[in-house]
Amino acid sequence: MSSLFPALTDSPADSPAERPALRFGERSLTYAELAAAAGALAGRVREAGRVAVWATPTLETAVGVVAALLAGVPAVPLNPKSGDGELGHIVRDSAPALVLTAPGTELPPALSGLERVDIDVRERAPYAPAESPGSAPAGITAESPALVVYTSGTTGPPKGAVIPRRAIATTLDALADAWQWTGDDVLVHGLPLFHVHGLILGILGPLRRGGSVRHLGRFTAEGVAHELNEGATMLFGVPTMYHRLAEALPDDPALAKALGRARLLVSGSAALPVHDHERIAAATGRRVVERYGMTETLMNTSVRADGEPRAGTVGVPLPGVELRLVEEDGTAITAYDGETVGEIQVRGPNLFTEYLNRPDATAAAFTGDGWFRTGDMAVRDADGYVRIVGRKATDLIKSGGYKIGAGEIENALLEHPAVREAAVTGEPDDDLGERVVAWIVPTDPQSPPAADDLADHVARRLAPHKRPRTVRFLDTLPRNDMGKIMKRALKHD
Ligand code: MCA
Ligand code: AMP
Repeated sequence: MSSLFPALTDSPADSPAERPALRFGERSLTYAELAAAAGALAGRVREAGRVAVWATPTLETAVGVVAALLAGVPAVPLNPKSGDGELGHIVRDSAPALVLTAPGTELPPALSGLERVDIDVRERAPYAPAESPGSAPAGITAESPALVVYTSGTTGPPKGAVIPRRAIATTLDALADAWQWTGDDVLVHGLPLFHVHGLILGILGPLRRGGSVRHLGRFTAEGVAHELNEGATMLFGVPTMYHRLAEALPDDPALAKALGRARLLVSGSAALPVHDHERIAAATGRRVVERYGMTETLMNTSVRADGEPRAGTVGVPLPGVELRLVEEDGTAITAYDGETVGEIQVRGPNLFTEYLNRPDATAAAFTGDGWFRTGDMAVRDADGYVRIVGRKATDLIKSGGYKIGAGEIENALLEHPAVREAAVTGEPDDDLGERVVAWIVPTDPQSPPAADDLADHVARRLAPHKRPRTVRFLDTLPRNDMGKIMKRALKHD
């Protein structure tokens, strides 16, 4: 296939070799430097079957992933805050040959069986685009896997979504069309680099366009304002980040001015409440644009830069994406009336290939004629704008833009000796969208475990963002005649 990153691999005459590509804090790389560092590393990992990347928010992670893509070797980004239980599962499931990491990082025991390769972002193989590994090695096609990204389901441990090269190219080019995204754009964000949003859109996106990205390391309103004042043109974030900006705006006229300078403010990964949309628009004069995607599908819809930004909608299907709404029985809904609710199903070159080692789950995710069942419920306005109204599975929680499976947390809680029974639900939260709530029947009702103790237990085994933020103790869990926990009865009054 053609190169994923023409600006890195094309002939020097056409390539922006001296232009900035990546900046993380004080450290940055031009296209020529990135080509040299990633090219040298690509040469070293070329023979690996699959590589894990210790995905800290650093220059090293970006170089490591680009190197794997140049070499045609699938990369598995790892959340560096994952606990040993989660990491152990991912490593057993994806069986990487080695782990790419920044020098000096201490890797946890779950990775001790892997060969470690330190990423040297200053490596300077001569810039020789003609010999660059950008023209992917023989045998690599558009269908070849590029990334394996782990994503939670309602039950069981996370599944690895295998994302082919063509899905990345397709989604990034569709977004370029929708957002008039070019090599002149400078993106700022502070998203984690082990998910689609921060990694594919936030790092690979600017590189595919020949533009640049400035990563904040950690999201702060000050960091965003600083970069927008220094020439950044676009901001990507999850709703929690925009909520925090909206909260800060009344006391910070300089932040309002900085956000007003942006060409495009984009939110995704969860719904941005209309109230936050309105507060940001009122203070900055800019409307946040929402796009809707999923790890398995990459991006499906977006409000277009040249379209009407309507709060509460995720816009229209992106070029190449087929989208339909279906009834419970699978019948396609033909109405564009803003009220008939159906499940969103999508088809197109933006889709993943399969869940790694899970043919059962892959088969269940698709209809017989190739539509992917998103599980998201929506209506369509007369002009095609999609409005997401809910989710089919109540056992999936979106907190801070992270998808969290209730079953996974319940299993972790049940491993705690002081827990006899556990149920996990999501409750509305102004900041996080939803918050993880654990309902616990203690082993010894006279001495229930401390809430912090349970939160730490989940954070250590799985990941900190999966920890329960609220713990409620009960004598028994409400169950139906079949013994199944009735989660709808678990409501705080
Ligand atoms: C707190 N911490 C703990 C504990 N309590 N660590 C261990 N054990 C504990 N008990 C630490 C946390 O690790 C964190 O550390 C810090 O304390 C604050 O924790 P927390 O409150 O969880 O973080 P936050 O500041 O509230 O995070 C908000 C956030 C974050 C920044 C918005 O939720 C975030 O980055 N969300 C992005 C999710 C995302 O990218 N989703 C994309 C997937 P430290 O501060 O050091 O971290 S969806 C996707 O890709 C699809 C395709 C799409 O459509 O986009
Ligand atoms: P993930 O599986 O973590 O990639 O998250 C994908 C899910 O995030 C989708 O199925 C939606 O439920 C949700 N999502 C992503 N973008 C949006 C958005 N703009 N509005 C509402 N929900 C969204």
